[in-house]
Amino acid sequence: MISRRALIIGAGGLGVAGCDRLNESERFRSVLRSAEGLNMRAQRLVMARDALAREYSAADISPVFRPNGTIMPSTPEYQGLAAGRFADWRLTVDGLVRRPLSLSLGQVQRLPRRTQITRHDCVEGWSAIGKWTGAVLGPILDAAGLRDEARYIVFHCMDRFGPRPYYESIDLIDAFHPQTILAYALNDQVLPVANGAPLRLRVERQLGYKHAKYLHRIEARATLTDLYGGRGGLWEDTTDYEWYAGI
Ligand SMILES: Nc1nc2c(c(=O)[nH]1)N[C@H]1C(S)=C(S)[C@@H](COP(=O)(O)O)O[C@H]1N2
Ligand SMILES: [Mo]
Repeated sequence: MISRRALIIGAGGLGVAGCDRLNESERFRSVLRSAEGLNMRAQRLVMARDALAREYSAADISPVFRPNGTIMPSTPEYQGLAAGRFADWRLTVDGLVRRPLSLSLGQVQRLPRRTQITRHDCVEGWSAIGKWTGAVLGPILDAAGLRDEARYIVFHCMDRFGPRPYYESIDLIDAFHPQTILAYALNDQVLPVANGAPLRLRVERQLGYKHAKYLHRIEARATLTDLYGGRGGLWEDTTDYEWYAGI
């Protein structure tokens, strides 16, 4: 585990590391642009991946942001953490990283943040517009230092469906998307338990089930096939939900 000072330095250096990564993807795209035989459709698909999701105005915010799936994790561990207002909760960032992190909620709240008003679309057929504030994921991954083999970011949650913990995963394009945040506030209030307290993913170019709630661990991995059911998420493992749920 790295010290708090190292984390602050890591997060401060983020601007630079973040630009490097964007440059990398800019280079990546220009390679693709010049590649022979690549059709316009594939090019558009690549370009579209880092477009921003639409953001709304305060007047558009839904009166109630409907909670869905787990609304109160049933484990004694979670309920103990919630009773202590998450003072003892930690977010672990590990796996294929050079500097594993263990962050308190206060530390997460002091990292570079973003606020965005976006529409959440659940595959079950409802949508809601909410205002989210959270730590930008990219700088956290840069502070942890992804190893070259890392291809996916896995979000481990504190709730279970029977014996199965909820989990989700995204690729590095979504992980470093500027609107991908670890949210601790909804509509300017502390994130409610029903919506994933103390911390939940917002990955705004993806459908609702990708937005993992009740986070406690973020893991960088080279593959997803050797984790749980091998399809990268609880619903992907147990239903016909697609792993890539881009909108
Ligand atoms: N840990 C966890 N994350 C989850 C779920 C869940 O049951 N557990 N449900 C998913 C689904 S299907 C949706 S639509 C959204 C709902 O988020 P909300 O409760 O804030 O509306 O969370 C997603 N993330
Ligand atoms: Mo959903």
